Amino acid sequence: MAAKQRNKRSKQQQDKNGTNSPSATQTSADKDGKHVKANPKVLTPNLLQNPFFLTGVVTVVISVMAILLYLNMSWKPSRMVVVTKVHDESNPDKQREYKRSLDTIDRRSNLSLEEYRELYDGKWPVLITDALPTMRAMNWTKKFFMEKYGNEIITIRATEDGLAGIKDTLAMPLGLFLSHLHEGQPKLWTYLMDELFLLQKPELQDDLDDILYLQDDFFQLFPREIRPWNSMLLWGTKFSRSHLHIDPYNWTGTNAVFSGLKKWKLFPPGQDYLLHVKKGSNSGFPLNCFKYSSDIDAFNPDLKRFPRFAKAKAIEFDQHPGELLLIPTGWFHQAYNDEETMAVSSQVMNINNYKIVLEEIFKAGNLKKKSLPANFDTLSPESQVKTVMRLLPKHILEKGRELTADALRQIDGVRNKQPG
Ligand SMILES: O=C(O)CCC(=O)C(=O)O
Repeated sequence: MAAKQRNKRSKQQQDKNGTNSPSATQTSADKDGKHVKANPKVLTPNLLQNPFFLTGVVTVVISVMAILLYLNMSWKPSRMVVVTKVHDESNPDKQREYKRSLDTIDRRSNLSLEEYRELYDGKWPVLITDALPTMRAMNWTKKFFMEKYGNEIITIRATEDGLAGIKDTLAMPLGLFLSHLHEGQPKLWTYLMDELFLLQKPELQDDLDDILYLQDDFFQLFPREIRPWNSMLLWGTKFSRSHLHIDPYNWTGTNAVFSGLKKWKLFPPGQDYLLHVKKGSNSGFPLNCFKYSSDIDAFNPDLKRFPRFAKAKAIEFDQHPGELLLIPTGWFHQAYNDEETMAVSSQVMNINNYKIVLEEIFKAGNLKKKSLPANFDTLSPESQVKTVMRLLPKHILEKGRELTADALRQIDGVRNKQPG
């Protein structure tokens, strides 16, 4: 009886202590002559007191927290990924797909013409890093232009109230403009944007070599009087910027930076609604064409006035001296000069965008599509362009010629008014 009591007390003591070591269970089993089953109610408190168990739990918790912290730190808001399809040259029935991210621009060197045409031309922007560094234009300096062309008249845009403050184009001697080039302020800046200056200076055009990716330019098939002016000289003070726009005729744009630092925002097609694109304005370039532009300053957007812009997606990047940017047809773009920056922009019409450019020419009323021959679509791209040019009415050609002549006359007018 006393032994039974002792056993009972001992069992109560075990339960109270929650001891669950194999040896304690073994003792009880030996006494009763049968196996003692582990009681789950007893198991939990016992486990918590096991230092190995506790260390394990703490390790797992810390690991999970570390993983969550890492994931949280490396998580970025989802960026737009765009899939572009390109024809597979080796198999015409197939298309290859490329996933592109808006996180950054591709910087490429040693890019073959074939690869450029397949991956970028008319589809996706690219910065070419090895096309400009050997050009003589890389040596163009403020001093050189001051000394050689200081008295030449150039056209600029000037503002004392940011982009919204730009009213008209002004004409002035290049030397005067350059002597104030260092004076840019956030809202008060000037920007030389001259489409005719280089056109009249063959010796400067010689400093701009031909570029592989801009060969086969169908604009060369346009009669001279209506060929878009090529090689616009761009020279801006710090803070100066362009408008947010698509280029005339929706061509492929090029921008070669020779000094300074240009920042860009490039918007993939399909976002007109988010960009509050203005409707219905036209310009002559020198053929009549629609203008696609927005009043948003993408570098300082007024979201109260342009709320949808908050959702627009763009590639943002810097362009350094010696880098050439190729902007595909259909991409709204805006540039911002973060220092005094000199660049030359140009354009190209080729196999990958000629249909779009021709469509713009029809759209602006230069030629009615019904004037085209029935076999038009079966002609080669070059023959299609030549056919459109041949069919343009005489008065359209005359208007184009007048526009260029008029611009040159205005410059001469300013030149003649200059003292001395
Ligand atoms: O460099 C710039 O300011 C922008 C030029 C541009 O967008 C253009 O020439 O179409």
